[in-house]
Amino acid sequence: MAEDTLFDKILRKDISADIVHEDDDVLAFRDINPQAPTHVLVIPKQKLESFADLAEADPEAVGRYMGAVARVARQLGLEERGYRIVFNTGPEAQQSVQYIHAHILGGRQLTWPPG
Ligand code: DGP
Repeated sequence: MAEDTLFDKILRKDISADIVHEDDDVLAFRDINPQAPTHVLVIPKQKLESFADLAEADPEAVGRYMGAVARVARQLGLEERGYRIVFNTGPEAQQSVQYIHAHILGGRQLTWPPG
């Protein structure tokens, strides 16, 4: 059975978070350890453990998730200057919470390649 992660607890409101958006499909909240002036995490309410699980997911649900990520970035005012979406996936990418989450990073000049 999937582990009960921090993000399951945030979704259930057992742990508080600075929520910036919630709808039927997703919850978006500020990262506790921001790596940019704006750093928000977006999780689907229908749990998947990692980006890799999207390979088998319902394409309609995947589309709703991706659309929601773009709308949250727009709502945060990042569209004009630009932003980065990151899905850390698995050990070498240092995924630390086993609940899929899109990082939205923006508000500063981002560098490439990432570390
Ligand atoms: P990742 O390394 O991709 O698994 O990112 C997990 C992120 O989750 C990391 O940037 C820090 C953030 N985080 C960890 N614990 C909490 C928490 O309790 N609340 C919030 N808001 N963010 C958290």
